[in-house]
Amino acid sequence: MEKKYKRTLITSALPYANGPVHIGHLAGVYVPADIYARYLRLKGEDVVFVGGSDEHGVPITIKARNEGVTPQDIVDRYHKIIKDSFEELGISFDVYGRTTSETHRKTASEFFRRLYEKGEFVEQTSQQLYDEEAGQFLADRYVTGTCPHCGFEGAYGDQCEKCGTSLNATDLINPKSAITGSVPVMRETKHWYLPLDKWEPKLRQWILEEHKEWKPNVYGQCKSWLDMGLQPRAVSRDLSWGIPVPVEGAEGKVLYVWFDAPIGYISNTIDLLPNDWEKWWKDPETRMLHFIGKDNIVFHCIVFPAMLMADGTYNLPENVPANEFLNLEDDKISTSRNWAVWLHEYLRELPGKQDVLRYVLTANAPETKDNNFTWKDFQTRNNSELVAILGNFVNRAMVLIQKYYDGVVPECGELTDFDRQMIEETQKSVKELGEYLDVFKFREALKEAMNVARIGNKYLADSEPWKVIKTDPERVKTILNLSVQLCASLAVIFEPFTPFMSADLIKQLHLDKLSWDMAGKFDIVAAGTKLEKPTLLFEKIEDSVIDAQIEKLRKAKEENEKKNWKPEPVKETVDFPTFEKMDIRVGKVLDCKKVKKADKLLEFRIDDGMGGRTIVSGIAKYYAPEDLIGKEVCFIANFEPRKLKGVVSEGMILSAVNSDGSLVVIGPNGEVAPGSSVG
Ligand code: B3M
Ligand code: ZN
Repeated sequence: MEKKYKRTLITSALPYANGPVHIGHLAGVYVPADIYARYLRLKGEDVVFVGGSDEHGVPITIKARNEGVTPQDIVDRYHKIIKDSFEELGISFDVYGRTTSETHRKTASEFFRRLYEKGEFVEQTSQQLYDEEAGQFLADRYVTGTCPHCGFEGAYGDQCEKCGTSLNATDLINPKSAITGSVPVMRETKHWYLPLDKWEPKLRQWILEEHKEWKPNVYGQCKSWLDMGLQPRAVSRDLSWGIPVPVEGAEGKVLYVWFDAPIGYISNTIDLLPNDWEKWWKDPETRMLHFIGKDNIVFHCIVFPAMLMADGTYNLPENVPANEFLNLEDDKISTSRNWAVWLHEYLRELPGKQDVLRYVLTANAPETKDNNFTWKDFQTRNNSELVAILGNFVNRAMVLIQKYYDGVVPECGELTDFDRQMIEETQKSVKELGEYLDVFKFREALKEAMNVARIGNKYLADSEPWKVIKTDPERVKTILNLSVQLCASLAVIFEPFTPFMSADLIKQLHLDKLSWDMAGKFDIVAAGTKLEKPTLLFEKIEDSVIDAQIEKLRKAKEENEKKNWKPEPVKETVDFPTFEKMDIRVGKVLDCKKVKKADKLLEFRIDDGMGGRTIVSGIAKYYAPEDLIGKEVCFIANFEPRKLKGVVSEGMILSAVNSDGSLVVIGPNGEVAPGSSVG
């Protein structure tokens, strides 16, 4: 593709510093961004890769309030956890900043002031939700209520997580304060609004006409936002945590987090290049790319560009290759339900497996639609792709060179057609790989990279150097020389995806510097080079490792269900005569056994003080029959007898549904004569 830019600024969404990052963030944003940054650097391009923590916003203050600490304590804790875990995963930011930095406060304030002085804001007084008990206005996550679009009762003041609609707090039906639970009142307050409607024609032209090449999921979402018509959007809030609105008469008001956060990309660039940052944000020969998740599309394609247009001196993003969402074991990843694989825990529990995670998250990346991560797939891809294809080829080539030439790379002799065919196939695959990367198709690119390793395995299997060595040792020198050149190509093309493996392989091959144009060349490793003793690039992952992770998730789900369990609502009122119709008795279990061909049913023989009776109950999966013999149970004695799987059941044994969904049989607290009435 023709290059019409001198340098590339890559930004990746600034994660909220109110918790660690998980595999959904990585697959959606940070691994693709890092792959692309590494790829451009390998091509020798001028790149700045900007990341950082987003440290304002209501979720942070709610977490601080819940923990009885300050918002700064929260962001200090998680900024460090996030920054360190990104580093350990090899996310190669040139800068990883934070929006509580002094640079950011200054940059965001100046950005606001410039728009304010240009008259780009609309000042508006309006009625907003106010919690009299807490003594504060309720914005964003400080208020919950029913979504006017889909009826979801847990919608927030800024967004409905169920249908994704962006909301104003005053849109909510039956709003409730998330601070005190009280019903808010309306109170007058003044805010500054960015008139997005004013920028609609320019945004429409810029996106829908000039960027038809954007990913369909991004282009489509922008088109629907534009077709709905853009409304003015408040860029300030009545909150204490955030960047104070830098104008007179704005006491107690801060910049809306989605106004200040994208400016964090600018301030983090200033931190990195205090004297040279404008070249990256204002020089038209710079290309800017935003890597984000789909829930951030409106902010990066509509709101932030409108801010940049209103300023008038900044570049607009050239592309916003947003990904969709990653699910975990077929369920939505959820911080509140602790249904996630947290990066910092992964790094601790599976040490040295950074490349495996990067590889699997890229192979399953939700590039065009939501996708799924399972631990079984993680194990399979490691064992049958990284170990069995990539690791296997490299190890066989290196071991044979050790075995036949004591690790010294042999001269390459005359090429045969078979050799030339392998070289051609490799070069074709490398070319396609690069073309996929150029258009952010990282899954396809990764498949091509693994295909090069497949070509190597096939080349060795078909040329059988271990046999030919007996008859034509010169031929084997060519085969193994070409194989080690292929290993060098693999070190190059896998560097963006699995940088740790690539660094290991570079060391084994004694290569010092990699560049993209080395890939597909067969004169990279000089004959005579003494190779290091080969070590395995990847180790098999055993079932026990996977089972432990699956068990960990199961426990998290169980704990969460227990924590969030609420009793069923009480049924409608009944009068005493209705209750008296129910004849509840105590009985002693004389015998208990499974009902044939019915895995849920147990057949009880009960001493009911009246000659005994049989009752069938659907609690087989909660009890071993023998454990119930001798117990006293409560049962309803005056149900119509009914046949269940051929057994006549005369009544119903009472049991309680526990918070974890299990069943517990109900009996008296103390010895009671069989047949005694329960009232
Ligand atoms: N803090 C992250 C999110 O919405 C949000 C991104 C800001 S990028 C400027 O998950
Ligand atoms: Zn909704």
